[in-house]
Amino acid sequence: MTAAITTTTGFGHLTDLPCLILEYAGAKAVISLYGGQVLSYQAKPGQELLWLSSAATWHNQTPIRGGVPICWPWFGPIATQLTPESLHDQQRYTNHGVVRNRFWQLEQQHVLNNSVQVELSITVSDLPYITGSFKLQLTVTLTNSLNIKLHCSSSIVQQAALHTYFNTIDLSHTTISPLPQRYLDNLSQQCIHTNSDTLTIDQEVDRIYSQAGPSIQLATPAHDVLIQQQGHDATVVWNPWQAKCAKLADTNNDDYADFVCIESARLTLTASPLTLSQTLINLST
Ligand code: TA6
Repeated sequence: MTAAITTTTGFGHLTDLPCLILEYAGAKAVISLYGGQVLSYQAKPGQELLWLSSAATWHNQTPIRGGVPICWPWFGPIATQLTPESLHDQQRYTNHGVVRNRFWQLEQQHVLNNSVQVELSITVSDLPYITGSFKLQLTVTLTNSLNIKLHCSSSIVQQAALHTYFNTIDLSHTTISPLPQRYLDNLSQQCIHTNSDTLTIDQEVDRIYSQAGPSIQLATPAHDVLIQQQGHDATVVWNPWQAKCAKLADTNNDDYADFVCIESARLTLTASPLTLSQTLINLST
């Protein structure tokens, strides 16, 4: 049984990107040190569960569009509670925090009989709302599933999300379930009630499900994935649809039909340590 961790420069069209490759029993994951971002997870050779934009770039401090971006220590625009001069500050600070476009360090790696695992970390000392240095750790474990765990032991106000881009192949034949029947619609800023726990995406979607359970299933024409989450207080589902996708600098016009983001998030603004994880389990044979 193959079990290995190797370093490489480049993944797909991102030819100069420093990456780690994890291999275990025919499964493979690729992690970029830039952003501490899982870019690819093939549960079996050729069966890619994640989506990465062919127009993604990492130069000029651009976050990589695809895989599993890490949002920390804020989600979306910086929260107004953290920055009293809100409008000005929201424009000044990048969406989804500060670790998507920085280099992470490889701290540890383990090739074991039953798993391969790497631990990355990044220390941030320039947060706009709190003085000090704060360490964020990312542990990625490949077995017959892929577990991605984010941890910060500091008791600071911190939001976080594992902003996973899933490969859908054909969004019109893709379902996500079970989801709570109540969600905050980020597009209208309204709380919406539905009578279904299954979502099929046929328009722009940007929803916060604050009562999402520990397991959600994504069913696509090519594969089914069980998404297990822990430490979350919300699950965010996002697809930009046609018009917004065409405006994004790092997607092709029709890419919106090929992915959906299902994000395990901690959004509550309380000062406490963080442990947030998402496990991807391939259910297809
Ligand atoms: O998670 C959903 C979301 O916050 C959307 O509102 C949308 O902006 C998306 O993330 C992507 O954000 P990004 O900064 O990566 O372009």
